[in-house]
Amino acid sequence: MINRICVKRILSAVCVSVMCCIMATGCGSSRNEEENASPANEAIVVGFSQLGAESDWRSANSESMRDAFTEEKGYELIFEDGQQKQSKQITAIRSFIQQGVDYIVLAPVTQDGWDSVLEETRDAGIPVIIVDRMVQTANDDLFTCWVGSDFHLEGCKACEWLYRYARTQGMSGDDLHIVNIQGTIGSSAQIGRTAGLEEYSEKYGWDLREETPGDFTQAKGREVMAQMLVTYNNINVVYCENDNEALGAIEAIEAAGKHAGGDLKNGDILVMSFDGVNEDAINYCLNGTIACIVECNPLHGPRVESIISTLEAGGTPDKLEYVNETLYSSYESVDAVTIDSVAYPVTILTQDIIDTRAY
Ligand code: GYE
Repeated sequence: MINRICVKRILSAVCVSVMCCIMATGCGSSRNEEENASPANEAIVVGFSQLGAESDWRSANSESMRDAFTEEKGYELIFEDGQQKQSKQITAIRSFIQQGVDYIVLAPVTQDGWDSVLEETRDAGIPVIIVDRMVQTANDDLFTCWVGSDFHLEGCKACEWLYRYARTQGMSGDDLHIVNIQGTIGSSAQIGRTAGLEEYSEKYGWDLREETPGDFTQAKGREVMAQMLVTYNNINVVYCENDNEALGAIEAIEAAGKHAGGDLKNGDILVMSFDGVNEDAINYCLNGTIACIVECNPLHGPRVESIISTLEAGGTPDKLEYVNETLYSSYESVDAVTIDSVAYPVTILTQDIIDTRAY
């Protein structure tokens, strides 16, 4: 398929030949010919550097972006998969600059190291919208705006839920022996969720045994959980930084002859997760195998599209746009968690809720 950039190039080549012809023949109809050569409704070209395809959250996010930026809606989407490598994402951004796209959307794999390439996009005059994870830049003017989740708040919600749930089980702080299967190290999703757990472990005197990366994948989640179950014999909570890791952790728990669930007094291992996107994970939450999932909403396509519409209309979108999210559990004993004086209700999961969710 010939894309808009090719069309642009062909058209400019046509214009050049038309101009040459006019100059050579001296004929006077240049205006009409140039007008005929320019397309009536040019598509808006969006270059999207997606960080990879590691999880169900990511697949839902990529699909949401593809659905939002369609030809019918007047867009051409150039989608590049960074395969978890920042260097690949930087190469993609440079190629977007060379192709002269109208907007660049970046879902950054990690937070740091974007300054120079963002200086290049700024010099090229191309607006950059950061989506999902954050970038840490020397200067916030290097990007236009960001939309995504408050990962630190997500971590705090999970931990406050754990604190309250453990109390209903008659467990105190030092009864909890926790391991953390972290996400991709250096990603803002990992940084925020890990920070939440570390702060609350300190605050409530939890025994945080180990934190190990699981790269947001099921295979790595299973592998590291199996290892930790061998190393420690008293783990009763596993904090998984996404659904896929939780599925892997459950496989390892079952393979070790233990039980994932909420009955802490009878030796269950309590599994906690983030996202609520993977179907198996949400069903595990419904039957109590996963005790609590803090929602992380992947449907950013329409949000980014609305930012671009605002920019197209000459408006200024909010610099930072946080998405509202809930917590899911089928254990009814905790109905809300309070963080910094704000109460967040827990959604007690039912089949109906699962059937009517947007993802
Ligand atoms: O939680 C995880 C994914 O950045 C919010 O990345 C995202 C995280 C999400 O791989 O499943």
